[in-house]
Amino acid sequence: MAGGSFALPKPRPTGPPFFSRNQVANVLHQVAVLLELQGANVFRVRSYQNASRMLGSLTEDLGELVASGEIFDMKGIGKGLGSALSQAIGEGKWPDDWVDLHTSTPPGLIEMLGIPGLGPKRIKLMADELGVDSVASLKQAALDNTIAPMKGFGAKSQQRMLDGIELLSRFRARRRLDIGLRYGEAFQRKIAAIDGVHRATLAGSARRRKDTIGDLDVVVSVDDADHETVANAILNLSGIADVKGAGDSKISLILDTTIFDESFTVGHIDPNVLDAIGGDDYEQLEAGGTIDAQVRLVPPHVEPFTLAYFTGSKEHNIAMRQRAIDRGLRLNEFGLIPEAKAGELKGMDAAVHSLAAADEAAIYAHLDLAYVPPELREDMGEVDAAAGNRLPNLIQTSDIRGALHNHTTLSDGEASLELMADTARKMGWNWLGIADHSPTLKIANGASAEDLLEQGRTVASYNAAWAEEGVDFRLFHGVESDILEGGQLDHPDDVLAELDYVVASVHAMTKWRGRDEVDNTEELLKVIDHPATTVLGHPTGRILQGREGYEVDLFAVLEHMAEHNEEGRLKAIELNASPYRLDLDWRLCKHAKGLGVPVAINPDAHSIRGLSDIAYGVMTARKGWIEAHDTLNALDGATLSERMRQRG
Ligand code: DGT
Ligand code: CA
Ligand code: CA
Ligand code: ZN
Repeated sequence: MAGGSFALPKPRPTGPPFFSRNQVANVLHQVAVLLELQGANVFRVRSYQNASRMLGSLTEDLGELVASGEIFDMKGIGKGLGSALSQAIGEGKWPDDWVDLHTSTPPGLIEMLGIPGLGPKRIKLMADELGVDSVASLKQAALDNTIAPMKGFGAKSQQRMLDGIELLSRFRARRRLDIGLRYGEAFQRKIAAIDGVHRATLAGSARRRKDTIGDLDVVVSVDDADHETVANAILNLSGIADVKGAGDSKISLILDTTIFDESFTVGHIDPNVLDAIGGDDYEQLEAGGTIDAQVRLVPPHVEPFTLAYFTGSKEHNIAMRQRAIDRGLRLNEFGLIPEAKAGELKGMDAAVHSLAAADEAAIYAHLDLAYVPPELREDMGEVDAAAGNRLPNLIQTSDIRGALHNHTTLSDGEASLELMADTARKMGWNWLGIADHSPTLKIANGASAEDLLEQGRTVASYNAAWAEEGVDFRLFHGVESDILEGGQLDHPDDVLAELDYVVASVHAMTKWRGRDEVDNTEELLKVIDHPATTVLGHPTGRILQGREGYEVDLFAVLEHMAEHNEEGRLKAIELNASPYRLDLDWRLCKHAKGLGVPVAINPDAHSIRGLSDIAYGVMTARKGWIEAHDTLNALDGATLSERMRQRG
């Protein structure tokens, strides 16, 4: 069921308290919504909503309030709710009428609740008047134009529902890396903490750091003797909305946001980006979201093989299996088995004869390969490189000494210049670049030339003060210049010449998306030729799960940039590290590297928290074969300053 997040959570095995404050607040909210869907009395609905809100902001320990009976004295909690909560928290049993409410509501109506902007009241109305009982039948009704004529609805709201359905299906198909990792790491930690678990590892596309994740895969190493108790404990973890299947060694689940111990929020999102991923509805979409997860339980001596197999990718596995075959070996999730010994045997029976491997590196070694980092396992040449000891020495977060594209309150950032610099220093960085928006971008509060130059004087004074104090940290002063008509930059050339660097970015997405590849590419080549341009910002403008980028021939762009670099003029390509963008795509990073075009991993931070998005940029850079020396980020301030003077 798509609205899996509406299942009642199972009690944790080690209660009381059997449920967390968050779980109880969520369930109360669900009950209110279900009551409303069934057309219950508005006062009853409101009492559950109020209780949910109250518990959501509670600072006292809910378990203690129940144990002491104080729960009955809380504002908004009457006798009925008080005993219901006591039973749930104290005994691990949800009240019968809440359970009934969940089982008696048609799943199709719950599914419709996932559509952004659509609430229970209007779902009930449409169900009553049009017989709409699922997302599919709602979509049909909207396409048949039967919703618009209903009182209080109209053509606009009908269109919004269609948009919402589109958004929901896109959102359901895959999840962004940051969200997938948030679920995956929370789930992995909970499993690792279970008694008897030797190791729990996130595998699949999450471990390979793909920009979007289909489902989570977790490999758990456990002795046979503990297998059953561990499997049961996993099924009883909080955060499980539904169990799709629980076989001998494989468990398939749906996780929802109750897996997070703190309440789920998405934090600050650049309005530009927010607009592309569902606007104000986005937080609701995420908060009501789910993700599928598959868990495999295997004994410790098999675990490295299972982990390697389920880390994938499928294409990498196939290349590995072929290499094994060439050596008379059979490679699968159970082992690396000499064909001569395996014979007719299958699965675990054949695996008895497997070569031993204490870890994944041993498997690679058996096949005469260097260990391949998970990010590279995409069959993009990594097996050959591992055979010839030519694997890249991938960049690490600890290599990062600074980043160029960040915003302050001068444009649309949330933090001051001082605070951004302070945070970068605390992160151990050696320098920080500030590139606020240019005047044409009014929605991002683009700064005037006068204000920009004033900011430059402030930067210079800080740098002078740090130099005097012997602090090894500096600010670079740049701008994120909007790319204008005809491949022009925003700000006059004499203003641009005052700056340390220029990040040139496209923001007029509608126009650029409406044009063909040839025209777009031509304009970008012109911008790159501008002597002031140092970095090409978010090269395609894509928003993951939101909108496609504009059409552009990035191979031509990169080749053009390569020519400049060969002639000694610095032209770098941005890898925008915001998990909403990850633009340059990892596949093209390898190409940039091959051409010798420096990569600038840029958090595009609009707040101090935004600076930590650098982590997603590093993940993506690693996936794209990038080494420290391929980036501007790993340079020290003095060297970078030198490089940036090589413009033109
Ligand atoms: P996703 O979930 O779509 O983001 O991508 P993955 O890579 O996590 O794919 P998933 O979850 O279907 O399977 C996890 C890994 O299991 C996959 O990366 C490789 C392995 N695997 C799955 N099916 C096959 C298969 O048919 N052949 C081989 N060789 N490996 C497979
Ligand atoms: Ca997966
Ligand atoms: Ca899977
Ligand atoms: Zn920016």
